[in-house]
Amino acid sequence: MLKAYDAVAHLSGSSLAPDVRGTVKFLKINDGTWVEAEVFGLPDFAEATDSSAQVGPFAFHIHDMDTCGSTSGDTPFMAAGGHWNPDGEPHGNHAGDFPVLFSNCGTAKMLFFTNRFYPEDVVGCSVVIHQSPDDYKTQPASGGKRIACGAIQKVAPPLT
Ligand SMILES: [Cu+2]
Ligand SMILES: [Zn+2]
Repeated sequence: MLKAYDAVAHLSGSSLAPDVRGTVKFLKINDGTWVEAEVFGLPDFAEATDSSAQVGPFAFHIHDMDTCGSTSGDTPFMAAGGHWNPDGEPHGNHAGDFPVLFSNCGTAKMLFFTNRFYPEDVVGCSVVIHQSPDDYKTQPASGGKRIACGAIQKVAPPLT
């Protein structure tokens, strides 16, 4: 668990998954960023049916805006906008395309490295978790409905 970090998003769930909560932390190192996600209350895996999409593993991205918007309705958190894409790349190679979150009885913990940005670059964006897996291929994005969101905020350096 990262004890110190430069930016953080506190996640909350939409009406599609109201129990979701968690944090995503960003720590700057020499050549990039450690990203650590700890998410709780995720829904159980469910196969797709004629009327519903597969649930889990969960697509996970940085989105453009620092606001999440409405938690309710059929398509929550649309105010977060599209994928953060400073390099003009296709989906699958957006700087904010993350590994999917795997749930273990509702809990997902993941630590990974990216050299695509530093924490200060994503302050003012948001983190979004989707209901379905990411295929890293469908344009402009994949993962389905938005089940959790949190704005990425700068963390003040500790007082000395
Ligand atoms: Cu997304
Ligand atoms: Zn993307």
